[in-house]
Amino acid sequence: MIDGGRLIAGLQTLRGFGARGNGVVRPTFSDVDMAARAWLRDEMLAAGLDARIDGVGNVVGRSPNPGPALVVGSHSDTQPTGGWLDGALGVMYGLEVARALLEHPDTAHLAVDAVAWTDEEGTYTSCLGSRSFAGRLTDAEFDATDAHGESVAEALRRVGLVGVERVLVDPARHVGYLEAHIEQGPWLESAGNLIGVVTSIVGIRATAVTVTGQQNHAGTTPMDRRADAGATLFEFGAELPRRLAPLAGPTTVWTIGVAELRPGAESIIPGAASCVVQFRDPDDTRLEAMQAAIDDLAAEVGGRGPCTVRTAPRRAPIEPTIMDGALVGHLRAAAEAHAPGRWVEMPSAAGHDPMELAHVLPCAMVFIPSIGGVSHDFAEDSHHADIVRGCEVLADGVVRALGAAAGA
Ligand code: HGY
Ligand code: MN
Ligand code: MN
Repeated sequence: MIDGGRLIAGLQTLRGFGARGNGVVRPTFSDVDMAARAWLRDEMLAAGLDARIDGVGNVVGRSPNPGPALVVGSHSDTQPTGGWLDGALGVMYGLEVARALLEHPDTAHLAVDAVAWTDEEGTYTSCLGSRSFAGRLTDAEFDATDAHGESVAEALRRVGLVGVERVLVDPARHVGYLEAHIEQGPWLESAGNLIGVVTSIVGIRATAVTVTGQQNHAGTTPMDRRADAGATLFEFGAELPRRLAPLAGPTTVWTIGVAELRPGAESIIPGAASCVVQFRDPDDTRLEAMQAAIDDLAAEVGGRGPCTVRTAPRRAPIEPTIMDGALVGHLRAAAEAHAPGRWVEMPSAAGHDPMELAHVLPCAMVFIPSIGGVSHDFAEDSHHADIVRGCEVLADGVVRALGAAAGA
């Protein structure tokens, strides 16, 4: 049903917006991000969709057909060290499926609204675009800032989107959301599977740890008179695994991906230090226990002196998200049709836009294998045959789901 050559060519063109060797750097609201969104809007228009960039940068291509409609897409922004397929794969699948269905007489009546969300990766605040579409944005999000201190509100002004209407979910039209994504982990490839049908998305929490000591001369300050914020932060970091490992389940993960010593000079004892502990698990009760263990460790390390240690949520907790059973069933049938015996149901250890959209729409996801399980790295890649097959599975699942919706 889909045009594999057109799909791959489109992915290669999208890759060109912010290309860095094999990878891509296309942070939200950057010039290359906005250029990519303008290109996606024009591609959606050429495909026969009523497309526009909305007030938070979402690119929304509405099918000319009346509902019931499925929303199909992903995010087109990337991590600072991003791969060419994270997000982009699902965006180009949504465009290809919407276009291919309109091209074929037996599916030309079906409605697929294609989307490219803004800021799933959290350059400012994760899942900004899908949260807007779901009607869940609060004013606070417009104050969220990127690493350079620019707020969402200032960025929207800079890219000329202030006053542009935001597109919201239409409950009278939209019957669900489907997203395809690279797995970003090793499980499909290592088991020889070609397709993953996602059953749930992990819950994600992040805690900011802030250490306050006393800045001083690194040479003249005797060791017993220092309040070295860096040393205290490393003490916390070194003990963290011993506190979390006993609480961990089979898929629990945690990462300190951000750490800072201030003022950050070799001959100055850092007076301030901070890090972010991000932790994920399918079970919210376990995440709660991990949160308590992190807070307890911080209080204990701080209590030993001479520095103070505080913790605070880095963002609102993201609860585990269960995929919609009926949509999962359609994707299972499609997977069996196109990858018989070589597909598996699996949880997602990565966060995705259905974490927000599932509050307003039934959602489901499908994965294709990542080579070497690598992602969030320039080396991220997938085999072209897997890319094309994944789009065929998604298209088949869309047709099954819309057929069921029409018959409902
Ligand atoms: O971090 C995540 O899980 C997502 O890829 N942003
Ligand atoms: Mn990502
Ligand atoms: Mn992603």
